[in-house]
Amino acid sequence: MNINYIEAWNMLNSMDNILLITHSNPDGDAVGSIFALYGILKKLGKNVRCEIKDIPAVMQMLVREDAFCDFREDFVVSVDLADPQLMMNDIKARYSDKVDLSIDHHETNVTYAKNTLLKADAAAACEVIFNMVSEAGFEIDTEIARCLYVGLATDTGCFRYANTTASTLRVAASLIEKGVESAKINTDIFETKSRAYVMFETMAMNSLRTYLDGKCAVLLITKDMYTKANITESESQGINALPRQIEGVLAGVTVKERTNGTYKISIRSREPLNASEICALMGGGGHRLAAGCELSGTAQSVINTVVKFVKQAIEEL
Ligand SMILES: [Mn+2]
Repeated sequence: MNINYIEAWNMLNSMDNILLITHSNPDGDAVGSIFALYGILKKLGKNVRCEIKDIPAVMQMLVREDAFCDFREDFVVSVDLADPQLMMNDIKARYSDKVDLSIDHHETNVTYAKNTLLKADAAAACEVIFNMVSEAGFEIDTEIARCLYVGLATDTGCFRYANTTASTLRVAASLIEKGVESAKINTDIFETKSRAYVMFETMAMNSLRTYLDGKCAVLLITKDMYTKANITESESQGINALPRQIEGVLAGVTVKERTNGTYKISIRSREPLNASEICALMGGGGHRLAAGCELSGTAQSVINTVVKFVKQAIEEL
């Protein structure tokens, strides 16, 4: 059932012993929204815990050490999670059909939860959470505001992507008024790279191939590259933005080899190409200009499949 801000807020208020979950390989919005909601629910006096792993090093400052306690939950809330398939494996086994409330901004949300607070025009799950607490008249502190800011900034590419609306910027302004040190966060997250990451980026860029007269650029990330550079898949997510940066590219594709023999595909597109529609044809989804899916096969067969669907979509424009 789709519910509104106040219904979601009232539901959270009436519940206790709450478990918060999000997607695997968490990005800034997943980390920001889970710890923001954790802070909010703690302020309401709730017993709350989080299930989240592989948090990127640069987002460690948002982690609440007391969020990993152990108790039997009575209510399960997911944030920034469009599909139970994207849960961490051990969470998926236990909770894929047991989510009571999904707070999300993906238009591709498969409405797997008993209740869904979905705002597809919001740039981030963090924007949805901010609007929910604002409507409820709940005052957030700087720590919660910082979590929300990180989610908002990362999902909008530091307020540069098309999902950045006037309302997104108003939310960001309110968060800065709450004391968030935006310039420092922006520098730490968007400018600073570890030496390991730079090494990884160099290997990734060396794998670059272009297809379809330069309209499709593909990076192939092998398991080997993570080991050689000593970084995790979560830490490698910035790489997904690179192939689309090349002039003339309509589809910037990143193909990442997983340990279980499958490949994780990310497509970042430029208007008017719809990445979400292309990924849907391969069993995935996401947003218009940033979407993903998972395929199995050899690296080359996976790339061929993706390029074939991109070609089809370009021809239909
Ligand atoms: Mn998000």
